[in-house]
Amino acid sequence: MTEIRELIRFNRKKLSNDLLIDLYVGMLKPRMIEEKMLKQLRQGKISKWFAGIGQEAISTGVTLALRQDELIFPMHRNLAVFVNRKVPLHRLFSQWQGKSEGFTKGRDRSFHFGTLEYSIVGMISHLGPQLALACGAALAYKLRGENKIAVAFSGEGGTSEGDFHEAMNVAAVWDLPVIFVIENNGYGLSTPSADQFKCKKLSERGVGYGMEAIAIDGNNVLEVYKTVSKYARKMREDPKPLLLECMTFRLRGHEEASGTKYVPQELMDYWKLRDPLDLYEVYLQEEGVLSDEEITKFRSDIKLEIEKNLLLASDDHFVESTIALEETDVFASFESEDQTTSSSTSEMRLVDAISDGLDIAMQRHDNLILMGQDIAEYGGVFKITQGLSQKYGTDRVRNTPLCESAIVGTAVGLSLEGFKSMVEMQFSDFVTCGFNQIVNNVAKLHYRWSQNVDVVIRMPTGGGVGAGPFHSQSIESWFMHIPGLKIVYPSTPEDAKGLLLAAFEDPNPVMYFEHKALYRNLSGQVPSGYYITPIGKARIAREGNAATIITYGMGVIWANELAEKEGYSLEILDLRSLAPLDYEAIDLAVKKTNRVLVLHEATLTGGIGAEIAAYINENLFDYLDAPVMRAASLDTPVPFAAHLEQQFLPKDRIYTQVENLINY
Ligand SMILES: Cc1ncc(C[n+]2csc(CCOP(=O)(O)OP(=O)(O)O)c2C)c(N)n1
Repeated sequence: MTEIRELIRFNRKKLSNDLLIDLYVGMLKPRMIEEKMLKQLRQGKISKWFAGIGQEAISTGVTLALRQDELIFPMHRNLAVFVNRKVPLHRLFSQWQGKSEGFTKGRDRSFHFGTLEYSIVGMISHLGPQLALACGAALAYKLRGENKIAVAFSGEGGTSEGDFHEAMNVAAVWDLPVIFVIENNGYGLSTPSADQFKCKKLSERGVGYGMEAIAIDGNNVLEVYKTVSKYARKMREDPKPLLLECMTFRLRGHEEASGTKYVPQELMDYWKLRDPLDLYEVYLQEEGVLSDEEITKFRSDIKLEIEKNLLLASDDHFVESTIALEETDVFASFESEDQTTSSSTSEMRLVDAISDGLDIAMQRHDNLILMGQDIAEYGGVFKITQGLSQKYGTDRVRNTPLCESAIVGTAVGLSLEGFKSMVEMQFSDFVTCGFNQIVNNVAKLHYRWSQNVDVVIRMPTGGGVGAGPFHSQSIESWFMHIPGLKIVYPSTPEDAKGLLLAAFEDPNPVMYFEHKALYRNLSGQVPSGYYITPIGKARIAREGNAATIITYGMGVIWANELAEKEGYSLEILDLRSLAPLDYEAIDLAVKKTNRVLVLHEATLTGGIGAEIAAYINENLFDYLDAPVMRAASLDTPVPFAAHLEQQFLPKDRIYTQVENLINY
């Protein structure tokens, strides 16, 4: 047995026999489930399997060291997290077979789901983005003074993603109680660690982030359990993150079909000897904690439990759905109340209307957190949040490090814990750095496992201010292509405030575009106090009979100017919301004037104009007296020099286009 002692150094210290057994069963059960799943895979009953065999000590040790209500963010090899949180096995089996008792109504696979009932939030395929969600959950714990921690898992391959660095940094800067567990299993798919990172140990990176970091033997369940217990106790009292690298090995292929040919045999042989379950079993026998009979009994009980639950899953039916249900489930249901506006109004610039809306939302929702670069004392680069941090404190109005992805992820984590949040992008152009989180996490969460994302993303947008290709873009159509996002784009101060307040009422994610060239150049009467402008409802900005301009944002200003100057009887439909689109209003507009120009500041190709033109063509062709026309910016990046930008924008071209449309 000396050989075994050399391989893994178990030391129970004062741990009770019951706990030692729990840790044993905590590893044995997922191991036996996986062995069964490998058979099911061969029988074609499940589609894919990412084995965690040989890594169970990490998930088991971590999960049993936490409290049941502390959120865990597992990855694809962490079945033991689910098993030790006592997620019913038949529901897991149904999930893997895409059946109705699973967690995703057949909409997502394997471990790609969360269940707040068991305080688990599963991964998305992109791996890294999940880490920042743990920051959000931990921030929620900290803001509520809850003495809890969150745990997020990553493979060593995932640590090369930018999202890993962003999440570490946010957790360190904000002193968030998160344990980042790296399961260093030697290979990311076929890529060995030597091709993945240059440092000797990933835990060395902790110094750079300014956080405590250690590396432990991930095959030693007692070491994992004791380490996590010790740090969790400390972190609950004194919130700070920990980077915990657990050294382990992947004993099977990345997923079953891909094999392990690229792994040197001696390495595989060595780690097979270090099997965390086999060696622990021997240790418990040596310690007199576990007898042969008990082992046999545990195994036969678990076998029975698996068989019983498999039967339940096989009796379960495949998900029945309809197109309508699938479409409805993209969003959490929400009826916005059409509130009467206050009778008193005052003249406000666009910028002031947005600030006023934020202030009112902060009073109305004491669970609303504002986050963004320089938004606290400095008031944001456009001064929209000026004064709010003094009024509501820096816990609720938070300056963030420069990391859009992690902050959007943090917002999702806050939402999981019942907070509302707003993320201010300094310029809409920078939303590209948070794109992955928005389109893959934010937009898809509700459809995947019925969890709403209560986040508003505000973006100063648009050109005309000589700011060049990276501070001027109109990017709203990118998001229109992503089911699961609501998009609003006001063109008046009144709507700016009303749509913002509506966005905060709505439990779904709302992308809020605000044209920065209008901030201080556009004023109008704004009702005082709280009111909402319902999302998804267009407005007629000007009545006319000769033709309709369907537009939004700056387009409304240009169209009005044109109508004033040229004296045409133009109807102007201000969409206000781009998702959902107000098709009813579009129908009415087309039927009224029979001639339509769709106008937007964004570039032409693949734009919103194309979408609306296609809709009209398909549904309202008989009402048209002229082809639907589009006016948009040139298909080039936004140029810097004023005369080039003027040429880029559609503003000057619409005069001829409208003339052609009316005379067609
Ligand atoms: C952003 C992204 N790029 C590539 C992949 C494909 N992929 C899935 S898992 C994986 C390897 C992950 O390695 P690691 O993080 O070490 O975890 P392990 O699978 O070893 O547990 C790769 C490349 C992906 N899922 N997401």
